[in-house]
Amino acid sequence: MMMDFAGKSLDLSAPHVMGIVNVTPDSFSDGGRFFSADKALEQARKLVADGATIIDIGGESTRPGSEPVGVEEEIRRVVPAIEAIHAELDVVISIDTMKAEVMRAAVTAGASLINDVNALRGDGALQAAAELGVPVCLMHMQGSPQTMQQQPHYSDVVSEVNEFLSERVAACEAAGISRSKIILDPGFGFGKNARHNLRLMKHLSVITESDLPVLVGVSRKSIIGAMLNISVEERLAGSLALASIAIWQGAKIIRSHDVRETVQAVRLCEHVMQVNDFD
Ligand code: PT1
Repeated sequence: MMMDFAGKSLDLSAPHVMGIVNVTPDSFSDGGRFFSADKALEQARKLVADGATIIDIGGESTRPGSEPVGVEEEIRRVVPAIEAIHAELDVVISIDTMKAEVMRAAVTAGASLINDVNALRGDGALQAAAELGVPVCLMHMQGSPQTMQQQPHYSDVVSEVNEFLSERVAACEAAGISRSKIILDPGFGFGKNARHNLRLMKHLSVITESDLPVLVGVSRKSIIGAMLNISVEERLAGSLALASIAIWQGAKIIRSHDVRETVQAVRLCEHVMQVNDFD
């Protein structure tokens, strides 16, 4: 199952690892070390050498309680980084944004995937994505990054996330975005308590059973910290365990800070899933 990213094609019948490059001063686990375009390029080089086939660039943190960033500031952060990476590396560049204007500036600079944690519900976002013609990742979030962890509530988190994503796919199709350009993401940590996240992970196959590719982002998140009582720097093993459970249930893209290790975990999962039972 190939997906076309502005001329670059990825085979999403096999799993991929998306490496994270944050160009924010307040990113929760990198501490904003990759703020300049140079630093972003340096980080992207490493992630690609480690096996990332997609680089996700974000200029506005969406972690719980983070503050919003103005559109000009967000463009000022991401565009130079995208241009630098696009000029040097043969990799799909993803823009992690909720804003239509940032989507336009980023795709013009060389991004070919729109990763919107708000699932294109923002002003003009659906239309911008349709006009830009690149694939989109639609993520489920209850509330906004500022408030989402205050009182998350579901009667059935798995079916509610699944229904939300189906509704956003329908909105995309109505706006002229074809299903062949849509990736789904249940949004781990976005308006979900520990039990919500665990239930979603246990039943991820409900989401992967829609025929669209599923992206999962659990890298270093507080779901791991809450279960194991460990700080952000200690969460690699937990991240790999959750990534493996996701791949086993059919997830096709793992968003990660630790690409080298995540590629190893994903490859092992593939070997187990593909072994011939009879020779
Ligand atoms: C994600 C994701 C993302 N996560 C996609 N994009 C973040 N498609 C940014 C915590 O609980 O999962 N999918 N872009 C980072 N957001 C968070 C959320 C970081 C929760 C940390 C937590 O610690």
